[in-house]
Amino acid sequence: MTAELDALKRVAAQRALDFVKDGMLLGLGSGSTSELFALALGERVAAGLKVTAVATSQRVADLARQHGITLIEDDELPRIDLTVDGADEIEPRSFGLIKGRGGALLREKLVATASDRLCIIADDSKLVGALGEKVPVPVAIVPFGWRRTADRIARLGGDPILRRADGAPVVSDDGLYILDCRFGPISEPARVAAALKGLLGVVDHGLFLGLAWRVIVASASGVAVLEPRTVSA
Ligand code: A5P
Repeated sequence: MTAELDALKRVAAQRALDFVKDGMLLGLGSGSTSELFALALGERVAAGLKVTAVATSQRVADLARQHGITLIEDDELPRIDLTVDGADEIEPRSFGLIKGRGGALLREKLVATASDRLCIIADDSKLVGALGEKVPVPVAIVPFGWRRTADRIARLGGDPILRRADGAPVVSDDGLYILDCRFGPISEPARVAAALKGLLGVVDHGLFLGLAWRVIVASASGVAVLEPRTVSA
């Protein structure tokens, strides 16, 4: 992470604290920007803010605990007031997102859909004209038969690559493999999302459509809080 990008992510993370109120149950996203939010939240908690949180990955859970944030570890997943999370791509007119470069997409989507409000924090390098323009769509799949599942995604035009680290498949916190699927710019994200969801072996994908409530974008010229209705079509 360059120092400039890091600084922008920190600005977006700090701005999201404006939406946090005493007594809230918060969702904590995963990834470097979300981790900066967790650190900033930890400082507020140390100063007396009273919140509890649900983490979307083991990594952010460990970080939150180290910084004094009380976590709820209940598989029932209660209703969450506000989730703050990062994104890999943001299409600002539709508020469509690609998420999951950190491999936490399934829990991130479960937490996002359990939340009254999903606030996305990012630097402006994440803004795109069409989803899929810069990054592949991560797809979480059952490990057994992964090559056959990859074949099915390839037939949709996704060019899937199994995510590996040090030669071994990356395994998510939920025991899933991740296929990074390069579709190129996606003209109909809802159609691709539905097609992926319908494939045998696929658990979920990193297309987050119609879920974001606010998008906070930090750039060299300042920070903007985007609302769906303020973004011109
Ligand atoms: C984690 O699985 C992802 O969805 C992250 O939220 C996303 O990759 C953004 O990460 P950065 O904040 O590190 O760019």
